Amino acid sequence: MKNIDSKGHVTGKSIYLDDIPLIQGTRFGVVFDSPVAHGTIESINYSKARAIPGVIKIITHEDIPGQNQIGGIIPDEQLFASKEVHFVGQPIALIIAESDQIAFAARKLIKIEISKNDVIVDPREAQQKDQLIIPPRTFELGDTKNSWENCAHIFEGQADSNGQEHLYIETQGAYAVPLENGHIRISSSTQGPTAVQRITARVLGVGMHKIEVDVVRIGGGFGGKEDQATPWAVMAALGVSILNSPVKVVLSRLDDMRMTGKRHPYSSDYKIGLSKDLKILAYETTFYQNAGASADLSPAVMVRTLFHGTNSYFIPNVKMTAYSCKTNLPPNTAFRGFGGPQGMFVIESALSHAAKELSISTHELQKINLLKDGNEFPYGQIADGVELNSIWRKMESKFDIKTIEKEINDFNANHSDMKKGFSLMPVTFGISFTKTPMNQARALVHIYTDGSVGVTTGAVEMGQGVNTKMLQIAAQIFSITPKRVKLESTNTTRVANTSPSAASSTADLNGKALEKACNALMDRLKICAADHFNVSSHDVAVKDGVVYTNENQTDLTWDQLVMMAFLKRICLTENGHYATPKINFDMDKEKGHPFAYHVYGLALTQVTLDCIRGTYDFDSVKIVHDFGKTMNPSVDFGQIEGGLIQGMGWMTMEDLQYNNEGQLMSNTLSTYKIPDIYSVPKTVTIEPLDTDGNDMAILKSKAVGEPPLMYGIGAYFAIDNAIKSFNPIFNSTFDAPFTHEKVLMGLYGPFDSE
Ligand code: LUZ
Ligand code: MOS
Repeated sequence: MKNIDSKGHVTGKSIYLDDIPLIQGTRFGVVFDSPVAHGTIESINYSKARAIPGVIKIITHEDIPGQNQIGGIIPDEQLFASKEVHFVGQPIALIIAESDQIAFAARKLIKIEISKNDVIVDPREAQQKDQLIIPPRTFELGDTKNSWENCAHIFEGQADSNGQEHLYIETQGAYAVPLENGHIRISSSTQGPTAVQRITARVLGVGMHKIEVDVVRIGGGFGGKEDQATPWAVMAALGVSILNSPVKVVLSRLDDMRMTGKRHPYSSDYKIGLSKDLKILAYETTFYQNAGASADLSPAVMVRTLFHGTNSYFIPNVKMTAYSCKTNLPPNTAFRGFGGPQGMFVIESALSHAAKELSISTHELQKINLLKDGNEFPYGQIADGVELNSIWRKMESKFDIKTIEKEINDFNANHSDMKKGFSLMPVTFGISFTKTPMNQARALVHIYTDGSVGVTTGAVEMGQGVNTKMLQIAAQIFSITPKRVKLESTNTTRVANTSPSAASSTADLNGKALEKACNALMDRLKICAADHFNVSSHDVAVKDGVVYTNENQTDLTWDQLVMMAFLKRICLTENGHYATPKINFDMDKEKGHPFAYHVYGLALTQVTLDCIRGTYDFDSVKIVHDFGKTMNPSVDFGQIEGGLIQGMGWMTMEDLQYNNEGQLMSNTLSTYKIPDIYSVPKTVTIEPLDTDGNDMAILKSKAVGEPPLMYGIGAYFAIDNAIKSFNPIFNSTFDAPFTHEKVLMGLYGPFDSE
């Protein structure tokens, strides 16, 4: 089935926040934010801004009726700064005007005086000064301390990966309208409608029942709208509660880039020990996460780094410690992979380092150490259904790694100013929210008396195709054409207490809830038909809109059956609830079974370097991926391609830069470059691995949202390998992204200054 949104997207008819028709009297909010990364507000003069015709109200912390507190995991974040400011871009006030142009003009006239404090932008400095968001956490398996003496080879080093701007096409925004009796309806570009509802209620000092949040779809999220869609929605609702007129707050691209948090930059130390026959015996690492100025989702992101710190390898002795370091950057947040990619980059760096010192190919080391069924992860879960070895074999048989290696060596021998390189990047990603209680979802299904169907779930459509998958599930169970099923907007009054659409789990959780609701309705209808035909309900089936008994077609249609049930006063509405079985995690022991299952895959990346300019082109990426039994190949292949390119962008060209004053330097699309059609690999080949699938996955179709992003890590090591064949004294720095400048330095360095 095609993505049900493809036509709407291509013709521009799909509805986003900015397409919602405005109610007369709508006001527009623009956020006034801190120009300083750390300091104390001495004075703010709003009088000139207020004097502009069309400015209606400037809302500050003093106007908040409830709590000035939007922190999710830890209550450490104000909606509007009251005294201290902790990052450039921190909201201080909302200017509400008759138009956003007026509000922008007014913003320029606000005078603020801030006495400056010391600014920290480096996570290691923050850790040294004891500036931590939460106490450190450590995952341990076996005994590293007593393992080093058994190692034939030990290597130590540092690996750093930078942050990443989400750059969803639709910027953050919300439109709030007053209903009667002080109720407010918010349309929000959010991945987490319930988070918006809960925090709005807290700030306004009202019950959650007074706040309705509705999401038709969002123009990309990538984690950036898991938590950070909330403040703008709260501000709009606050405006409504004060003015009793509709208020729309949409961030401009520049405001969005400045004010919102991004993927966490990490700086990490590793120590890896191998036996004589190249088995990894011991691995220790310390992760310094740059959390930014408040917790946001950083503690959860930090643990996922620990969960994925050993990626696809079995290591019997492991000790990994992570620090969430408080700095004066905007609070960093969820981003596709959620700390997993940062952890995987470090172990891949350690393996690349070891391989170079041992004069072997990294992929030999990788292959020897692949995880197998029965191995224990450092967090106590026992690996089962591991597909890594069959994936590796399929890669070898489909693409002949040896031949590729030989062709590259031949090319390099015959070219002095062009060099090729390749890498293999295995991925093992755990599916479930690591916080067990979040793994639940609900779905509401109505069958209307004409046989058509309305479905609401807690899933937010963000371009990933989840609505298409939900539609497939309902249409398949009822055996009716998808045209007769409508996917309703995600709305907190129809499906309440939702988890955000995140953690690659949206289709699994909401799909399973939907499956339960549809099956329950189907059971009721079958009993109704069984009564009518005087057979057992087990002998009733519905196929393509017609009722069958004992496999014989009857003259009763689906539509007639539905009407018959209605006339018998049978309920044609059902609410399904799903909670992932089996999963658990004990934070005191740091052990448990946190994931429903794992997704596995392998990417082979080939690159050609221009050794004069330091530029590069990716010739191809070949992927063998474990989809289980994909329920929608075109949607899932789209996720693989998009995730891969986004990961490659993070590893190569997306160069997030803050200066020492905490100012974002890469603050526009001319200074922050993301992959375009010219920088993607010339070919991307995706080979599905045929497996039985996993019962914990919806229709045995495994989660596909985040895992492919980590294939992009292969791009870093393909470049690194190509440089080695040009410059024999090149020192790998393991400092992503591998920008053209860094490639050039690598080709001709090391320089004295390094
Ligand atoms: N969000 C979250 C996530 O709250 N918990 C998670 O474990 C997670 N994992 C991936 C992406 N978002
Ligand atoms: Mo996400 S990083 O699954 O919101």
